[in-house]
Amino acid sequence: MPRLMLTIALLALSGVANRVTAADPPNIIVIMADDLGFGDVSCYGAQRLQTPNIDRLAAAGLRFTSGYCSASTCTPTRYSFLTGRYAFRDPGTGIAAPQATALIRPGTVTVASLLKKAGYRTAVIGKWHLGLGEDPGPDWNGKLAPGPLEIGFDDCYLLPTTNDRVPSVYVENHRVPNLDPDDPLWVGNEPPSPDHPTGRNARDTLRLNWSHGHNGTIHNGIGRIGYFTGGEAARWRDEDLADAWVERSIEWIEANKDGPFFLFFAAHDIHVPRMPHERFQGKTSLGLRGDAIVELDWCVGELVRTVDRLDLTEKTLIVFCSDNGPVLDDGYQDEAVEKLGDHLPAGPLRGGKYSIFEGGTRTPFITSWPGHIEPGSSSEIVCTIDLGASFAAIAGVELPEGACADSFDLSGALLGKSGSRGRDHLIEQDNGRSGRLGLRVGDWKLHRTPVKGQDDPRYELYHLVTDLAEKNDVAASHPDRVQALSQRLESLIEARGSRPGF
Ligand code: NG6
Ligand code: CA
Repeated sequence: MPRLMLTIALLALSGVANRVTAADPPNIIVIMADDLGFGDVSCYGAQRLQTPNIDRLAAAGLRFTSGYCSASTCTPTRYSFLTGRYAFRDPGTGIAAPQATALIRPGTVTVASLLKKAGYRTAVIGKWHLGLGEDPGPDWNGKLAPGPLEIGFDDCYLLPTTNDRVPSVYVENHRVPNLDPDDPLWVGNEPPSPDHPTGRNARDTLRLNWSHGHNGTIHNGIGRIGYFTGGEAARWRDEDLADAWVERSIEWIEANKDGPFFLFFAAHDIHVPRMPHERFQGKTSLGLRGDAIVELDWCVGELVRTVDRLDLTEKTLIVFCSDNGPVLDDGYQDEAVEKLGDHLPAGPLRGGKYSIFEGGTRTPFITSWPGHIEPGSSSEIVCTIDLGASFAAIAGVELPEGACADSFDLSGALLGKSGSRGRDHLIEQDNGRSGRLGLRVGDWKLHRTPVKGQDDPRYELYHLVTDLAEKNDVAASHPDRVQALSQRLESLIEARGSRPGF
C-alpha cells in the first residue's frame, strides 16, 4: 500500500473518523445556564414544572445523559470551557471575587479566538465571572481591559461578576455603559462608611432576606457580596437581566445573520438571588427557583425563535448546558427548600453545586442542528471542556501547539454521528481549592479526597451503572481497580495535558 494511502487508512482508524468538518461551518450558539441541575428541566424528568422550549430543543436534537461541565462551580467551568484546560491545573481559578482581575490572560487560545480565526464573528452576552482588568483591580470608571475582547470575543455585553456580587451594573465592551462621571462607581471589600446601609445594619429593609453571606451593600432591596456606591444610572434591576440578555442577543444575531457567528449566551438564571421578571413570578409551585427556570426556558425559546425567523435553523448549531449542578439555599431565604416538594433538582444523581458527586457536574446537555443532527439521545460522555477542540474541528481550524490541553475533539459524538464515541475518561472537580477530584472512566467513578495531615488521599469507588446515586462505596472490595484508577488520576494531574496527541 503506498505510504499516503496507508496514512489515510491509519488516520481513519485512529479516531480522526470521529472528526466532523463542515463544508459550510455552522453558526454556533452555546447557551450556558447557571446552577441548573440534571433534573431541573422537564425533558430530563422534572414533573413539577415545564420547560417547553428546552424540551423542543432536545426533541429536535441530541439529549445527552452523560453530559458534563468540568467543575461544580461557575468560574472553573467557564475557565475550562473557554480555554479547554482543566481549571485545577491553574491555581486561582476558583469562584472569582468581585474585584478579581482577568483570569484568562490576553493571547490565550480560547473557543472564541479559534472561531474568530475561522472567520466567525464572536460575542459573549450575560454572566462573565472570569475577572476583568489588571492588578490591583478592575478600573470600573475607566477602561475595563483585559477582558473578553482580549481573548477572542469581538463584542460583549456582560454581568461582570455574578448577580449576587457587586457592582450591580452592566459592562459593554470595555466600559460600564451610562455611567455618570459625577456619580463614579466605588467598589470595595469593606463598607465605605459606618452608616453605609448593608444587609446587616439595615436587614429589616430587605425584600429578599439572606441566610448566609450576602449581607454587604443593598441594591434593589437585596444584600450583595461586597460593597459598592455610585453608578446609580448604570445599575440594573435583577428582574430585567434576562430581558437584557435576550434583547442584546437578538440584535446581535440580526446584525450578524450572514454569519458565521459564535454567541456565548451566558444566562444568569437560575443563580441567586433568584428574582425573575415579574411576569414569571408565581408561575411555578416551586417558588422563585422554579420561576427562574421558567424564565431561563423563555430565553432559550427566544433565541431559537430568532434563529428560525432569520431562516438560520439549518445553519446553526445550538448547545445547551449548565455551569454546575443545583443548589437550593445558596445564601438567600427564597423558599427554594420550603417549596421543593418532591422535585429532584439533580434527578437521580447525588450531590450538586460544590460537590464531586455526579450531581455537581452532570447536567442537562443538548446539541441541536436541524438537518445535521439526527434527533435522539446519547449516553456518550461529553463535557463543556470539549467544545473548544470540537468546534475547531467543525469550523476547520487546527489547534495551535500547546492549546486546549484537555479539550477532546468530540465533534462526531456531539453531532451524533454513528460510531463516534465520547470520552473514555473525565476528571470532575469542585471549586478547585480542596484538591478533591472525581475520575470517571467508563462505568466507574473514583473519588479522591485529600486528608489533612496525611500524605495519601482517601479514595471512594462507585459503579455508576448499578449505583448511579453513588451510595455504595466499593473501594474496599476492589483494591486493584482503586489502585489502577488512582494511578491514572495522578498521572493525568501530573501531565501537561490530556488531549490525545497533546
Ligand atoms: C459562594 C456564595 C454563593 C455563590 C457562589 C458562587 C456565599 C455564602 N456563597 O461563595 O451564593 O455566589 O459563591 O456561585 O456568599 S457560582 O455559581 O458563581 O460559582
Ligand atoms: Ca454557577
